[in-house]
Amino acid sequence: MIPIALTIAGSDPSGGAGIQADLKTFHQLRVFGASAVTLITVQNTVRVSRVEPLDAGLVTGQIEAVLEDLPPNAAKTGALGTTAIIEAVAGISFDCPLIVDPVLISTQGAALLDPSALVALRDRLFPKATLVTPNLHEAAALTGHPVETPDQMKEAAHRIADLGVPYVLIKGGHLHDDPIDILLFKGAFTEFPSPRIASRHTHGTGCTYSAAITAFIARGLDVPDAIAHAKRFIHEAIATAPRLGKGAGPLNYWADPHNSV
Ligand code: PXL
Repeated sequence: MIPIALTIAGSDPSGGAGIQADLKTFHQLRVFGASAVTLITVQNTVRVSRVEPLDAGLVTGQIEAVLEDLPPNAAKTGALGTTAIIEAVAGISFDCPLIVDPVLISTQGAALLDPSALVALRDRLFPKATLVTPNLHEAAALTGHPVETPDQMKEAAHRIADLGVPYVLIKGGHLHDDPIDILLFKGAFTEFPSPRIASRHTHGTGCTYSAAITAFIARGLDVPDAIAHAKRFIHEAIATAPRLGKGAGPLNYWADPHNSV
């Protein structure tokens, strides 16, 4: 049977982030993609001009429709918008690994989560997650401490794990030196280094990375292997970005998942 993955995330009409990025990633990685939309953005590669969260009951309805008919092998959350939507998602029992990408702002800096909803994200949704994937900025916002160095990434990972999260992946794409992602599981760290690629075409990188991890988990890989494979895919997708749009353009969703760094 073909594996199924569900994304619960916002819509990006320019196709480079949010559910559109997630579905393209699932498809390229040979996983059937289902989606529940949480919010609609008006944006392109240059600007985000509007963010409209949907009614929380509508989000629950979409998720339940998928769960009862196409039970996913893995699910992920992206932009959730409001406390009401977070609580709706946290109230659902997922019979599969849940990957929570704690999206706070868009690539262009627009808020994709109401700042007052950070507490609900941390206290209601994180305990239901198998894996949480903050970048440096998100890790700092979630822990209330600066996260700018590998040592601070490790401290932040412990703080987030203490909220009841089995696997915590802090993404170091914004580190000053070479990017390194750090995974904490059962008190032990695994490091995932990669060379930096100079490119402005990084729209939706976070969404695509967490979607790729979700796809590989849906295919039955364990979390560290899923991260290693997803990292190869995302590296290739950035390196071969199609150079679309006038701003931060999208990645290459036809990237070969087997091409290694
Ligand atoms: O990459 C974060 C993200 C998530 N969800 C939506 C987005 C973005 C970034 O632009 O637009 C809908």
